[in-house]
Amino acid sequence: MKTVYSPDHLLRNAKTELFGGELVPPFECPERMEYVLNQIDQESLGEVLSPDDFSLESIYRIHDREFVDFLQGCWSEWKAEGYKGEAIPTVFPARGMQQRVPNHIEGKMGYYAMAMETSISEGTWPAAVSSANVALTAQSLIQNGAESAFALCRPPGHHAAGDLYGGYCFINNAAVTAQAFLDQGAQRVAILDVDFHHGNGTQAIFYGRNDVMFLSLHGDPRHAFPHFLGYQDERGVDAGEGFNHNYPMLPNTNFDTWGQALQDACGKIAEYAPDAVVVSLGVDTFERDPISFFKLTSDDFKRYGATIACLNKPTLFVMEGGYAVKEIGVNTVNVLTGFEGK
Ligand code: Q9C
Ligand code: ZN
Repeated sequence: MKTVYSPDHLLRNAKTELFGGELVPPFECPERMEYVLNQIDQESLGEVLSPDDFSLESIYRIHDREFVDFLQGCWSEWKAEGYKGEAIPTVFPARGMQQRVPNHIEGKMGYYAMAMETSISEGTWPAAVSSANVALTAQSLIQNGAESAFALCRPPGHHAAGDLYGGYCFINNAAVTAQAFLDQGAQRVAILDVDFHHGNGTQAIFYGRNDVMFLSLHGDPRHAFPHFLGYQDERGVDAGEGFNHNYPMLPNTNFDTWGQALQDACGKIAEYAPDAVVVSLGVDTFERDPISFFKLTSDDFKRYGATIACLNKPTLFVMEGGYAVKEIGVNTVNVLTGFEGK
């Protein structure tokens, strides 16, 4: 399987994450990519290609132009205020308040944020664009006949909605590629989100549509981020009704339970008969992930890669989360080699 990767992810090098009332070094750190690349090399997964440049039009298919403008200008507007730290929102359009975009950067931050842990700093925007280009290049490999491809994206994307950033995400890479498949002739695409966290952004983007089926296995939102989406009874709306499937699971869920949820999800995908499958591949389901609570072992990743292969569909893997940095390479590549039957 070919991998697409760009060192431009290094431009995303925020120094702070708001965690437990402290500003700590971000869990979503640049070193994550080194461990995945090393393991790709170690296991001879296949060639690692650089991304092509795509225009922002593919991003505008998913994200509002005003939101993209905000991300693009955020850091310079924040700096222009004379603030000393990284850009973090402090005020939100909460219940009962106006949902209008303010002019001041402080207000815009709160309008477009779905969470506060994700500091914005210099280089965040070009890194996010590069991550989308990585995803789109991997998508084009499949469009041109490859059976599978791996987009080694950083920053991740699945928490980003049409006009929301947060949860370490800015552009929803998986959604952008699903839309690209449709725009290039696919009738139906399934997005299977196996990251520990619910893919709230992806769900929101496709919630009213039946040309993209979204299925997510994740920590129960009563106990896990993003807390405000990902319940089982969220099944889609209007034309999208019945095309959204959530599998929230409790703390300490192991592979017996998780694997059953995956089997159920794969049954629904098979029935849907998509032209392509996009896998939002987070490996924060790992037993020693520092911010998550599932109990998958490194071997389990290999086993579930094989399950996904049974769908026998063109499959695009898009990197999302995974914060047990030293093990992220083994766990990620185990999914991909498991998929390839190695
Ligand atoms: N106490 C992704 O995996 N904070 N994003 C969690 C836990 C945010 C995860 C706090 C986690 C975001 C792509
Ligand atoms: Zn995650």
